[in-house]
Amino acid sequence: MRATLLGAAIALVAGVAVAMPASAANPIITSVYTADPAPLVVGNTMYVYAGRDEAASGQQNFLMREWRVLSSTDAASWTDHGAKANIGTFRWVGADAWASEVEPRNGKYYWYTSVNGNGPGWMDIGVAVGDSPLGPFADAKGGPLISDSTPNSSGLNIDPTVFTDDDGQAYLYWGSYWGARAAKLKPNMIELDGPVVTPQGLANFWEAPFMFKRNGLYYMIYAANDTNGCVTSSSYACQRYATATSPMGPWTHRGVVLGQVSSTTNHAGVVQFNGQWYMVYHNAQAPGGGNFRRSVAVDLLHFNADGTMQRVVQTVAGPPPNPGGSGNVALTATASTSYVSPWENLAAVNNGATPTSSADRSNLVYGNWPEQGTQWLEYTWPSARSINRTAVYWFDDDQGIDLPASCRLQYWTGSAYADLPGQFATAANTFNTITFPTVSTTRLRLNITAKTGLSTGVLEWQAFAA
Ligand code: FUB
Repeated sequence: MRATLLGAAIALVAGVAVAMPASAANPIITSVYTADPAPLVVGNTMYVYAGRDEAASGQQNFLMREWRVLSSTDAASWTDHGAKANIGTFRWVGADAWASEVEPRNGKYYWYTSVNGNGPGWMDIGVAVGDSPLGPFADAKGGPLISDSTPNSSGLNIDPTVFTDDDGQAYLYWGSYWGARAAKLKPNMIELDGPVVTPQGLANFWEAPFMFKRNGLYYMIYAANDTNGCVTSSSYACQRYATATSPMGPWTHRGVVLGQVSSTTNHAGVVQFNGQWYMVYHNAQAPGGGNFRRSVAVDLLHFNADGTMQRVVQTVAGPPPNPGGSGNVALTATASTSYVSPWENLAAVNNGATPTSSADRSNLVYGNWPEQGTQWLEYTWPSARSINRTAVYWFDDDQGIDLPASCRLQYWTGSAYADLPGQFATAANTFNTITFPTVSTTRLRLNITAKTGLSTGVLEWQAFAA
């Protein structure tokens, strides 16, 4: 088994490392090699948990002994907190600190890890626990959660992903060598709650599952290595994804969300942070990098209106800074409207996008065609926000939706809507900003009046805390 995985990686080690400028934003850290990233948002911080590749230059296998934590408050600049767990965290473990993921519950943080547990077989899944996203972490169980002795376990028990649903039920997925597995976890997060099952529908699954939920739909991204639209050689891997209406599946395969990367292995995670979706993955792009000297990168992930994911564009620049909650309170508002076209999406208005033009359809779009006259868009917050500035990027599809004739801004006084001074500009291809004396309100409303015979649309509507 081991020879198969390593052989695949070895076959293409030569020549794939491409040195990138040290100032590049991707990879997000170049002082050490990092791999198998798993993102987690806590408060205003995105954490990335990653293994460390310690293989010497030219070494043809993994040397991995610790897991590090990186963090960011804008998804663009990163802090390396160093190793927060290592193979010594688990007394029963001898080597191979492979892919891991952290899941919070009841104020604790459970770190699920792939490890060589010195028992029968090769890899196991362990779990450590800490009181904060940065630990300190200690073994939560004193032995493997999953091993080769676990009935119906995977051919290679690595790459855990844990997802907790809205009802509090947690699910563990894992596996490699085309053997995806799933089980429920008990509320203590360190014991299985029922049998290990083989999930259905994860087409071409190879390894590295990562599960999340968006708009009531469950998503599983995972590494595949087929040459049928995934990779040019099965030594490499892409990220395919599937969706399901139930956390245990069955899953429906949806396509490729991340193409081949420059390392043979491909391991990724998805997270929403300050209203924007991100994919965190690894490649071999750091100076001196390679298949066993990998590095973590972050790029934007965009959803289509029907919930499918667009293929991630791998960039050197990385995503633009997104300080989110430090300014744009729209990201935490609930949006409502007098009308949205069924094929467009109200979520577009506060998903944190930065449009490139008024015709930009690369992110979600709000439009109210064929409605005419005055339509409203509103933000609601559960408690009052102090706001003194707002900005709108208008949508113009050069068909039924055009820039508006005018737009009036109102806020909720607690008993009625009141006008805020000034009229919005209606310029294309830019944020139209309006400032006003600070109001403390739970609702902000745009009354958008269309040009005769036309409808209106919005790509992004921001509101800033005073
Ligand atoms: O980093 C070691 C292994 O390589 C991971 O567990 C797999 O997902 C692959 O990335």
